[in-house]
Amino acid sequence: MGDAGHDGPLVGIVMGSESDLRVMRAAAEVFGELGVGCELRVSSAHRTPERTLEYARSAEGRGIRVIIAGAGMAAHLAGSIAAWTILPVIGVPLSGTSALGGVDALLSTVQMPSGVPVAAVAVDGARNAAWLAAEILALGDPGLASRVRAAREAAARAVAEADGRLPWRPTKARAPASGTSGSSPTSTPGRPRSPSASSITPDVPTR
Ligand code: AIR
Repeated sequence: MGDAGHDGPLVGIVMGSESDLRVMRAAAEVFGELGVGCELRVSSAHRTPERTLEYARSAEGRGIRVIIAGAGMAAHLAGSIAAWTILPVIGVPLSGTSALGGVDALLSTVQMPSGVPVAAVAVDGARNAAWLAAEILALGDPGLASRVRAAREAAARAVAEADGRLPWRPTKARAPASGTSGSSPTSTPGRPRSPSASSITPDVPTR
């Protein structure tokens, strides 16, 4: 539970079609990891405009603090919701089956007029939408703030561990074979050469 005295979901995850669930469920998974209550809903800005309006207008009164809206193609869901509420709205442009690969949804989501913002994340960026929502909620929830910080630290450790697991390490450049000038036609004088494939050897046994 985040807000004191509020047991209901703090985040509304809305999507334009059930077909969007494949991507949008990742947002709910992040909230599960962080212990943040959320609800998942389907509502279309175009097919069910009144349902969308009703959702947006009632969200704040039901205790929702941030809305994540994901849609593909002519994706007006996030913008339509933002028009009816001053809750922060995070838009997730979806690639779905669009012939334009999500660029259509990206532009529809991100190009909001001044005064009615939508915080758009990357195409199919449902997880980042959830992290951003968690960071907004963490402003008023120190427990959640520590969980978000701990997750960042764990992600940083995972990068360091992945780096340590790599079995390849660069070795010194080999001396040029006799009879050659000593510099390759593509090398730039004064710049260290990056290791070529032939100068990299596995480092498995010592790790
Ligand atoms: N959509 C639904 N109503 C308005 C829009 N823009 C989007 C959905 C989905 C795409 O259209 O968000 O990404 C295709 O929907 P469907 O239901 O045909 O799979």
